[in-house]
Amino acid sequence: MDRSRIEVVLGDITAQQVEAIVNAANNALAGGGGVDGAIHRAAGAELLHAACRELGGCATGDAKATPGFALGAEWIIHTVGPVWHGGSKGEAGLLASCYRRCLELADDLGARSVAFPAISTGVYGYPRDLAAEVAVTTLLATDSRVELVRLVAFDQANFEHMKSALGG
Ligand code: AR6
Repeated sequence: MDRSRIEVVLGDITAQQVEAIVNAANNALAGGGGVDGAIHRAAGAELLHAACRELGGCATGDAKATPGFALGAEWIIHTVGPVWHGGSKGEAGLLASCYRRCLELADDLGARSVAFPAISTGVYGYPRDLAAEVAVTTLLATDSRVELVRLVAFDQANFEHMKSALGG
């Protein structure tokens, strides 16, 4: 996709007015802390847990969708990033696959605006500068009908990494 369709903001992903927000989930889609916890609270934990249970888990690098329930977003796209093991365990390929699969799913759902958190850069330990590079490189290399990709940084340092990966 074209660079002009990608923007970087500082904020809370649950507050974004977009059609789909991406969740940094785990293989069991069982909920957790970080972005996952915030999204469950904002969507309504009970309904979202029940919807996730029906999906039967999600492989690392893959993505699955649920409704957004009480969120402003119509959809939540749950993706599972890799745990960082030093970089030689295919982490970059798996992280790239998360961004690609989320865009594919957004196309399937007809979502034209998608907000991404910095997948894998919290509990999963992916170095933030490297993760931002993978995110931007993959988005630029992927064709999609999504018109707006918003990369949402939760803190200033990640905001700078994402801005610099995007070249601005
Ligand atoms: N909005 C935007 N970004 C956020 C928010 C928020 N409300 N809260 C945290 N971040 P993490 P992971 C940033 O740990 O590394 C969960 O328990 C945070 O600063 O949420 O992929 C899951 O269930 C960081 O940069 O996700 C899994 O078990 C980024 O979001 C596991 O954590 C990702 O941090 C997934 O770990």
